[in-house]
Amino acid sequence: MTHPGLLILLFMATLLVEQTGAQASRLKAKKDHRSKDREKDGDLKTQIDKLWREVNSLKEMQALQTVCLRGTKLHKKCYLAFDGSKPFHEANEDCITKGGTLAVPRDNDENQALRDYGKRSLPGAAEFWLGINDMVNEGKFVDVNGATINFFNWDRSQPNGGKRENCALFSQSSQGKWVDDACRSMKKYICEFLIP
Ligand SMILES: [Ca+2]
Repeated sequence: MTHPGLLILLFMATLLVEQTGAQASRLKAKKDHRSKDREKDGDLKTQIDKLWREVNSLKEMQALQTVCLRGTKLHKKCYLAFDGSKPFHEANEDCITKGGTLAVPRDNDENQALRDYGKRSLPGAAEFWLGINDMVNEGKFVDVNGATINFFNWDRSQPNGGKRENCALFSQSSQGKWVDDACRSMKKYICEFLIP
């Protein structure tokens, strides 16, 4: 004959096994739910990132449009003059902060456009900074990114400042010719913004 205590023990064991099984499947369901939530969160994050990038690029385009409307628009770039005089580095930093660099006319047309715009936007300014310097290699003038320049418009017997003068100025008094000057000189400046 079976012992009643053993029966009770068997019954309890069965209950425990069933319960553990149910708990395990509940846990699994919870886990599935969580990983789905994580997936959803991931999707949402990707979408937000995408929207954020789109908003930023729209902002940049709008800023560029404003620059071009306020300044002057050429083929693939806009020039915009700013108030005040600064040393070369500070002037270029200011242009960079605004999304551009100091102006670098790349051919005769751009040089002429810069001359016309400079007369309108900086009336009375005899000269203003260009984004051109020979700080790294004396006599080898490059743009603010250190890239080679193919168009130069130096005035007669310029540049002539040697190691004392490493930054280029656009000279209105010399009809748009360029001269070198000490980079720490306080000059007006015009920034350029490339249009994508
Ligand atoms: Ca020099």
